[in-house]
Amino acid sequence: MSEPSAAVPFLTVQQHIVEEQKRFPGSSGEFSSLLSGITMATKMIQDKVRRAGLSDILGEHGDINVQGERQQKLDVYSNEVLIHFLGLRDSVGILASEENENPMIVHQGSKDANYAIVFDPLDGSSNIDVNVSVGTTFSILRRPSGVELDDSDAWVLQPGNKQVAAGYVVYGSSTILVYSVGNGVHGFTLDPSLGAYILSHPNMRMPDQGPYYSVNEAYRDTFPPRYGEYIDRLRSGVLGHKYASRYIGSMVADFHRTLLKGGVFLYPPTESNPQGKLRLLYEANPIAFLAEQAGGMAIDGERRVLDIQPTSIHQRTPLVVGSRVELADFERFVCQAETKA
Ligand code: AHM
Ligand code: MG
Repeated sequence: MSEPSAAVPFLTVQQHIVEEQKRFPGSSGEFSSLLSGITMATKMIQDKVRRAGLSDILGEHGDINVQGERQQKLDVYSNEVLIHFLGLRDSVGILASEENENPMIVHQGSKDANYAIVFDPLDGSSNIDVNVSVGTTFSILRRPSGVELDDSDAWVLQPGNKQVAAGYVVYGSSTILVYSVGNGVHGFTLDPSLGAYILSHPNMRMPDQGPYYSVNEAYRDTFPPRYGEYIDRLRSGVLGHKYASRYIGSMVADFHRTLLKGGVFLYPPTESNPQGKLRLLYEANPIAFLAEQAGGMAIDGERRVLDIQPTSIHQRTPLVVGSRVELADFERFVCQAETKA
């Protein structure tokens, strides 16, 4: 009998997580089970996204979600699919979603239910109907010791530095899943013919400096003034070159570009969203975790995003995330100036 070839032509995300788990003594394979829930659900979501114009899935669902926003049909579908597949995993105790007011307790009474998964099922909803990239973000937290299963707030209201894994999927020109278990950041492109996420971007590192800043400049007059002055610095060339701008309006896609090319993405406080628009637990935290794992930084305008102690599930935060050079300049120019003022 011939030996199997030693040359492995590709690595699926499932094989990758199994390898990662070997580095954690006592790991029981819970992560690969969790991740398979995410890969299965996001494959179904991407399938719907790709056919959106052909089926009756575009447009509003008719309901208003907990954020006061009109739900799109694809928001609702994505949420249901994630709840279904993650809810099947024995290791999942709590699920919390942007689309649900309260966390959901799953596997009531199971001693194996040790993880909470917090997610935004479909980020960038305003882009759905116009064929522009949208995404899914997720954050995985361990049940704090001594906490009962039904004390869902205690599971979920943990600072981002307690995340054991985080990631996102971008439904863009291709579908890519990017995740980290705290050992670097790895990207897997969905091969549509195989129906499998294949490692395409191992050990992703954010460039120390990039060519772009990314912000909704239409709100600039309502940002705290130092944010506008910081944008002027980027445009002026004082950081070595004059920046160009890119803004998609889907945080996941804007961050994915920032991860690959470098630069800075900002969602500052505005008149209509004085605390910022993005949600801490399932938008800013997973992005901040990945940014730091890739050598970048994420702050809320004053402090490290991952050190914010959350007080409510859907709380918002300003977000400034990106390369070291741009973030160091932001800290010097905006944060320290605010402290002195
Ligand atoms: P959503 O979760 O309802 O889609 O809202 C979040 C999105 C982010 O993806 C994006 O960065 C931001 O809203 C864009 O907001 P704006 O249109 O104000 O620039
Ligand atoms: Mg969102």
